[in-house]
Amino acid sequence: DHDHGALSRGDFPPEFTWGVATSSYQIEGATSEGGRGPSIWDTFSATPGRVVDGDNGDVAVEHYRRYQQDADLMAGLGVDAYRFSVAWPRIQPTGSGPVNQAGVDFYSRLVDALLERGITPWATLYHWDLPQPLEDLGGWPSRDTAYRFAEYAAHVADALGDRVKHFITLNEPWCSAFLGYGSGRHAPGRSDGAAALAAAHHLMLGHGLAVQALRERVPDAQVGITLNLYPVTGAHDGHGVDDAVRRIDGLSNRWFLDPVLRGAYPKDVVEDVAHISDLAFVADADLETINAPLDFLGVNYYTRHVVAPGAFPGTGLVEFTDRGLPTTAMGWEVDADGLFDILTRVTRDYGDLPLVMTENGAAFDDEVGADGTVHDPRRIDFLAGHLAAAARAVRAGVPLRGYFAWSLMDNFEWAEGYAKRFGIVHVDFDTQERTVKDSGRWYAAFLAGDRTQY
Ligand code: GBH
Repeated sequence: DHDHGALSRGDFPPEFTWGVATSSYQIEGATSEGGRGPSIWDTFSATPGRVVDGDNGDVAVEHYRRYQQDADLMAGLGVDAYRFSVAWPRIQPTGSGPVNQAGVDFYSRLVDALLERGITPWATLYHWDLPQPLEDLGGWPSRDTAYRFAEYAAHVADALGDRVKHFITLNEPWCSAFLGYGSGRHAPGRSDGAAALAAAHHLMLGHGLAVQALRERVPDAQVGITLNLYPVTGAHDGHGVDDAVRRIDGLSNRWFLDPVLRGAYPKDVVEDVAHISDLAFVADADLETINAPLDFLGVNYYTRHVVAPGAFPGTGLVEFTDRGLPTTAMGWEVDADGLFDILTRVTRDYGDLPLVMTENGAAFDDEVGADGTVHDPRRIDFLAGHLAAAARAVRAGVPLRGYFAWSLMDNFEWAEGYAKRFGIVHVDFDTQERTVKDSGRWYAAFLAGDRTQY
C-alpha cells in the first residue's frame, strides 16, 4: 500500500494543465437539432436491449443548449482547460462532403465561451459517434472510413484551428474497435473478431492521416491520441500466468502503443491473432503514417487488469479476476498504484514523450442530501489517491503534463445509460439542474492551492 500524506498542486510542475473532460454524445442531447445527422450511438441506443433501461443520448444533459452555463461551472471550479469532443455528425451529417455550418457554429461558440473565461479548449475529434451513413458503408472495418476521418479532421482544423491549439485525434480506439466490432457491447454492436482487428487498423490509419491534416492547417497545434491503458498483473504466480499477462497486455496496450509510437505491430500479438486474421488490410506505408510524430500521448486510467489462464478458448485463453479491493459502482477495483505503474511503464518502454492524463475518475451511487448537497467522500478519496500516484510518477521522472478529471458532470454512460454517475458536478436528469458535488468543491480547492490529505 502507498504512503498517505499531504498533497497540493504545488507537487506538480508549474506549467501543468488541470482540467475536466466530457464527450459529445454523453452530454449534448439535441441529436436532431442544428442539422446533425444520426450517429451509430443513436442507432445502437434505439435498439432494444443494448443500453440499460433503454436510455439514449437524445436529451442527455442538454449541453448543446446550456454550454454557457457549463462554461460558467468550469470557471467556478477554476480549471485551466476543458477537454470536449466534436460530434462528427454535426460537422458532416453523412460523414462526408461539405460542412454543416450550424454544427461548426456550435463548437465555435463553445470555444469562444471557454476562451472568454480563460479556459483552454482541448478538442477530441472522435469520441465514438461515427456518422451512421459511414457505418452503412462498412464502418471502421472499411479502409475508406480512415480517409473520411482525415477529411473531417481538416474541416475541424479549418473551422477552429485559429483558436483551438490542442487536438486529440481519437479517444480509446481499443473501445471503438473491440467493444464496437468485437464484443458488440458498444455501437455499432457487431461481433466479429476479424472486423474488430480491421477496425483497429483503420482507426489508427485515420489517426495518422488526421495528424497530417492538422499539422498542415494548424502548424502551432499540439496533437496527440488518447489510449485507455491498463497495467496487467497476474492473479497468482502459477503455470501460464505470464503468458496470460503477455496476451492481455499485448491486445489492450501494445496493439495500439507499438504502431502509434514505434511504427510496428507487436510480433507476439500478431501470432496470437493469426487464427482470427492475417492482417491483409495492412498496406505497405500504413505503419509509417500511423507512426506520425506526436506532441503528447493521452492516457485514460480507471483500473488494472488482473488475469489468469482461462479454461475457455473463446475468451482468448484468459480469465479476468480481481484482488478484493474496494470497487466503484462500475465494479472496477480502486487501484491508484496501477496509475503509477502504467505511467512509469509507458515512459520506460516508449521514451520521454509528454503524457497527459486525459481521463481519470469514478462512478459512485451519489445521493442528494435534503439541503441539495452531494456528499461523495469516496470520489474525493479516489481523486486524491490517483493524484498522489500521478505526483509519485512525476517524481520518478515521468514527463506528465496534465490531468483531466472524468467527468465535469454526470452524463450518459454508454451501455450503462444514466444509471452510472461519474461527474464532479451532479445533474438532476429531470430538471437538468447542476449541483457541484463535494468532490467538485474539493477539486476547486485543490486547484486554488489548498493542501489535501490522501
Ligand atoms: C472511458 O472509457 C470513456 O472514454 C468515457 O467516455 C467513459 O464515460 C469513461 O471511460 C467511464 O467509463 O464491460 O465490455 O462493456 C473507459 C473504458 C469503456 C472500460 C467501457 C469499460 C465497458 C466494458 N471503458 N467499458 S464492457
